[in-house]
Amino acid sequence: VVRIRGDMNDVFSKGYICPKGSTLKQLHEDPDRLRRPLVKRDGQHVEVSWDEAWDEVERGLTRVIDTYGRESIGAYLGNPGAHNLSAMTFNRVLLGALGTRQRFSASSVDQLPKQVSAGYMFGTAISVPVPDLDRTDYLLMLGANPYASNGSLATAPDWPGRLEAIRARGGRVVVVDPRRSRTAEAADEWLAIRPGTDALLLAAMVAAVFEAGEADPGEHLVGHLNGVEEVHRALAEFTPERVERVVGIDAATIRRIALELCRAPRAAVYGRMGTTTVSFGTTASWLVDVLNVVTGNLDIVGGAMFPLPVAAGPTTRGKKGVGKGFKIGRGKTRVRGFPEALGEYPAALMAEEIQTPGAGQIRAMVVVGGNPVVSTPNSEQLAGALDSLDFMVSVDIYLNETSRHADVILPPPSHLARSHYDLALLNFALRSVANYSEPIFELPPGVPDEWEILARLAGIAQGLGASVDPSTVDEVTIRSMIESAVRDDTSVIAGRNPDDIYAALSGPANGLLRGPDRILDLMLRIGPFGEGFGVNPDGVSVAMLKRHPHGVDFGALVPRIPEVLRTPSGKIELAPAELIADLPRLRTSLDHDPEQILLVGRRHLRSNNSWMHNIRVLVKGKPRCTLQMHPDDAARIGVADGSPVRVTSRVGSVVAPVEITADIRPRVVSLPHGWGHSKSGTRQSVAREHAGVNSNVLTDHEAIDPLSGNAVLNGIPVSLAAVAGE
Ligand SMILES: Nc1nc2c(c(=O)[nH]1)N[C@H]1C(S)=C(S)[C@@H](COP(=O)(O)OP(=O)(O)OC[C@H]3O[C@@H](n4cnc5c(=O)[nH]c(N)nc54)[C@H](O)[C@@H]3O)O[C@H]1N2
Ligand SMILES: Nc1nc2c(c(=O)[nH]1)N[C@H]1C(S)=C(S)[C@@H](COP(=O)(O)OP(=O)(O)OC[C@H]3O[C@@H](n4cnc5c(=O)[nH]c(N)nc54)[C@H](O)[C@@H]3O)O[C@H]1N2
Ligand SMILES: [Mo]
Repeated sequence: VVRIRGDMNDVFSKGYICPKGSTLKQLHEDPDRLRRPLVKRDGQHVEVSWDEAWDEVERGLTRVIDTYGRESIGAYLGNPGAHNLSAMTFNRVLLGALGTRQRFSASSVDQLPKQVSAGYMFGTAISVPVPDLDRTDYLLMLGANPYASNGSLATAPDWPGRLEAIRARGGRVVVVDPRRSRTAEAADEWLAIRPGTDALLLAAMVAAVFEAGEADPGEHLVGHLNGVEEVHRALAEFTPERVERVVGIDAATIRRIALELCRAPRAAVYGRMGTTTVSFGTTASWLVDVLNVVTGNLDIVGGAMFPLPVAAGPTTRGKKGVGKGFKIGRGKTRVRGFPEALGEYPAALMAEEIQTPGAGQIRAMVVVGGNPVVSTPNSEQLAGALDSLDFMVSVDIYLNETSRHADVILPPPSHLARSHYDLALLNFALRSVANYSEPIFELPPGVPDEWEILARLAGIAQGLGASVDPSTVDEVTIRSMIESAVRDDTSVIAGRNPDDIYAALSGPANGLLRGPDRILDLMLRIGPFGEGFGVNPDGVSVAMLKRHPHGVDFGALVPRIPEVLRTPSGKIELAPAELIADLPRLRTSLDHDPEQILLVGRRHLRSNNSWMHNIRVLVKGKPRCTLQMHPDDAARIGVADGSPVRVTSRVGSVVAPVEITADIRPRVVSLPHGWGHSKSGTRQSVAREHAGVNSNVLTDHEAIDPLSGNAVLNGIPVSLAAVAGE
């Protein structure tokens, strides 16, 4: 690899690239990146052949399954899987093969509340409206810092440039954040909210819109809405005057912003991490879209719109305009009876499921592309729990804080040696775009692709033995996907002969596609712009995308109500029973003590959660793992810039250097997550030199949004103390 740069001809990015993208060269070459499997022998990880590793996996997994049953296997799927075609297509297969309900993922430390609220309101967990950045005149953004993160659940290259364009065309950007982030700095207005109170702020804005008589969802939603009056009644008590003390934003400002949203020609409300990773995450996520509706901005150009992904997915499949709707709680956790959401349990409760004895106790863990010891609450508790397992396997590229607990580590190949299509994030894209890239490097003989690792794990879990051929699993998988597509009478291939479809996908004329590429080809061809197996010869397929290496743009978003809906009523449910029933809890939060010191997180442009700190260019410069603190708080506890401060929460305590700044609300402190690389037994030499501290030592596994199971990572009550003599 000589150099990596953006593709100026790319239909979506136009050459914009993130600094982490251009360091894929360094990641590819990182000597610490694992090339061969590791097995733990006498407490030390040693390199072994793939055959030895697979034998070890078979022994470990089957022993636990045979002794304690399948429910004793836990699985945790991490965030990189959402950006990884192998994981997007084969994680599901692995979970099915494991046959356990003990499933966890990074979703429950992230966006789960938004998916739950979207599910209730619009019918599927993928039906998430995104702000139509390129055409809006007014953006109200809560708890997001796209100058660092490049946005999230709203996929678009160069978010900062798109925000600047709003202002350049005379529009307005308002940012709600306890910190004056880079994004807040670049905006027209910064509202320094008290952490964890966005739901109250949004409720007050909705109440203010109704009170002013300006609630008007618009002509285009007439006949498509349930619950407008119910929402009005239920939220009326949350007046701006009533919430201002605890929210920390004055009532007049709350009213003004609410009415600006109504009066701007086109406006959108958008909330992310700061609104989801809090105890009212689902409530705030719901109210973002309620506000979009009552201000007349849902499903219109320049407002909050539903993406139209190119690959077939939940919002384009099945009967248009009506569906089964969305439910949680199809199972409960073993220990505290916490309800399931989206087929998984809260990551925050993984440790107690491992440590609490009894039938169904987790005895083995399968972790795929995750670092929960750094990324999920109460890290010390989880690390102890992982140590007590009978068996653990990690599919990971590094020996890090989590995989050091694994008996076997199976490393997938370099990111440059795989094909790519962003199946997950294009579900939330601001344009209907398709882009496929072929691997840069071929895999050396005997080195499995990531999907082959996942398929082989699945085969072993099914009892097919360590030598199971991944292609057997692949064949079963594609056959069953074809079967269900031809049986679906709304599909473009309804009633077709499955063998013909199989042959069209797999034959030499289609490049002998296998694995994730073949699954992707099926999803593209039966999607809304698909080739349809002959129905629409100019439509999209993997072959077509290979002829268009810069991607294909199917255009900006278009209004999708009512066709996008999958609720049983066929309407938008503005007042879901689950959310209305939880409002008394929101009311009690009005009594919170505004003097309590609260911890929030933050992201940096050159970090990526916990795992890219081993790349030197990404960690060089001033240490970033600092505790940001307002000068008033620093004066009160008597610390100078750079001196160590002890931060203590209910579950843990860390010492970090203080960074005194007026760009944060008094009585709020901020520590980034993803650091704390000083554990023994890891192999990340650069990260170790820039260890920092792990903020999730402080986050509390008991603090969970009850409506979704999402962990509370922002607004953690803490106490602060200067560290003498350090
Ligand atoms: N460079 C970089 N980019 C990333 C990532 C990364 O680690 N590094 N991670 C990726 C991932 S996995 C995700 S999910 C996205 C997340 O992307 P974003 O949602 O943009 O997340 P953050 O950058 O953490 O910004 C969250 C902001 O919320 C603020 N905040 C904290 N508490 C509250 C609160 O109670 N209310 C309000 N209103 N604000 C609050 C914080 O101060 C912070 O500025 O970023 C993705 N992009
Ligand atoms: N306090 C606090 N905690 C947070 C957050 C926060 O804002 N504040 N943010 C949360 C969010 S939004 C997220 S998404 C989670 C992330 O939580 P996780 O997904 O658990 O953690 P990551 O740090 O993303 O770790 C990813 C792991 O995948 C490995 N990896 C990288 N690439 C690949 C690959 O291609 N294949 C495989 N198999 N492995 C790979 C890395 O080595 C690393 O071990 O963290 C959450 N934790
Ligand atoms: Mo995330």
